Amino acid sequence: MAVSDHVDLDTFIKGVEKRNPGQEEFVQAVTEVAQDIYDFIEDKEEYHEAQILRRIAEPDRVVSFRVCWEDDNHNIRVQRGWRVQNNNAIGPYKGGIRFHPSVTESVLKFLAFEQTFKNSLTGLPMGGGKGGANFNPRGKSDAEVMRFCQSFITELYRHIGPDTDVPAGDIGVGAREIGYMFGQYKRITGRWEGVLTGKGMEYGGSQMRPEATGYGAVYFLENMLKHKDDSIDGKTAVISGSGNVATHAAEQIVKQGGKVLTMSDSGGFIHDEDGIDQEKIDWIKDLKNNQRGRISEYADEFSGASYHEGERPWGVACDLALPCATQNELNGDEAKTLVDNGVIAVSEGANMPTTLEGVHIFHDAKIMYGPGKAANAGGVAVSGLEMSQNAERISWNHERLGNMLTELMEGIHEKCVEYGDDGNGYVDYVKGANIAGFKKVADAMLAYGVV
Ligand code: NDP
Ligand code: 2IT
Repeated sequence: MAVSDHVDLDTFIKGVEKRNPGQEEFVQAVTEVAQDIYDFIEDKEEYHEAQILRRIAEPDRVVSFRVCWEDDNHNIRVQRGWRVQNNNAIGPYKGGIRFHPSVTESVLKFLAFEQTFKNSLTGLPMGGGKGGANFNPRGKSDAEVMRFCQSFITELYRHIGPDTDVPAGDIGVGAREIGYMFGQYKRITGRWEGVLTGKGMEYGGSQMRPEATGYGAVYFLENMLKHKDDSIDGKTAVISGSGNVATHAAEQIVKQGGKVLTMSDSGGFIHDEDGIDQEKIDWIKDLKNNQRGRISEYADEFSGASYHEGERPWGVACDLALPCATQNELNGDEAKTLVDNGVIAVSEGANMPTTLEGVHIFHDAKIMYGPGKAANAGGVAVSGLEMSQNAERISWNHERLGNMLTELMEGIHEKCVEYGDDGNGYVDYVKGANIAGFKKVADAMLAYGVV
């Protein structure tokens, strides 16, 4: 084999920028990973020779398609849909579907890239993918959402399957949307098979899947704290978002004796000094079911709470911070404010919620910082269990799945420590997650040769 011509890190990143013009989120995600991988493979010629990182940073394929649907006023609407199949070295492509007006190819490429490392970290046989559309389910009737989902799957069905690519939910895609998509897949193919995860409990869903991401993010936080002989009990937490991940993260913080001070949506955040307890969390879940209410309504319902229009919650002093809404929702200034206010740990329920500048600030301050690809992996891990259950035509109960989730999150934490411990008492969880996630995928790719 020819001796490879190594490019240095800067040249590599410039190449990524050049090949992906205007795709800022994708370049950001690759940049964050590349630094750590370069350090790791410095003395490992086989990874350089086989151009492994270069190959992982180029999706296997990006499918883009038109989605036409008719709204309730009989207007014909046209949206764009995508599925990014990033890498299937260690298992079928796996990752959620996002319906949100901010969805672009760049956003889905960054998510599919991150998913490749995340899924590897779970230890389960899943490759990385992500899909979605620039469709906004908010304010749409059930019938409109159904027609959109059916049209979306009418194109996507030919690219997915239980052994090729298994989508799930993400922003704007919950049980309702998964039901419509699964029904349409079954109708077109005539097959009942585990092609989507996050399904309803009546038709093959996994008992623990709705809670898994939020609970998992708190279990990861619990593990980080335990590593320093500390716990969540008695601590205050600031959470962003008020959807699936945020509400379940809040629920688990409360179960472990913490006090949740904030929740948010794209309109602003609410601050409740009395703490957002289980009853209030249930009220938020009901409010947000199928994209209906706005978080501002919380302040009308519960006296003592205030609503902060157009603001994010990071200025509220806390011990723990859990960004659970969307990418780049916590910037360098906000990270600094959190650190100045004494935050001790950050666990990301969302994918890439912290900007690169914010990540550097957390690292420099040496706080515990669990990046999304490790901290929110509980969701896809339980999706992996749902795939197993569907393939075997069996069903596991809530308790058993809960124990498996706890163990999976412990395992992910251990892998991060193995590769991220700097030997001086600080664990760089980003580095740990990047290297552990990379190694398994890279070794599988080496085994396959050039394919
Ligand atoms: P939901 O649709 O249930 O909730 C999303 C929440 O984030 C809503 O409160 C929404 O507010 C808010 N949000 C969305 N976009 C923006 C924006 N541009 N600015 C501010 N707030 C915004 O989604 P999930 O809870 O499922 O997903 C949240 C995050 O968790 C995402 O980053 C997702 O990728 C990640 N994730 C999800 C997993 C899952 O299993 N669902 C698994 C792993 C990660 P509004 O209603 O105003 O839009
Ligand atoms: O970002 C994610 O990990 C998800 N949206 C969940 C993916 C999945 O396949 O369950």
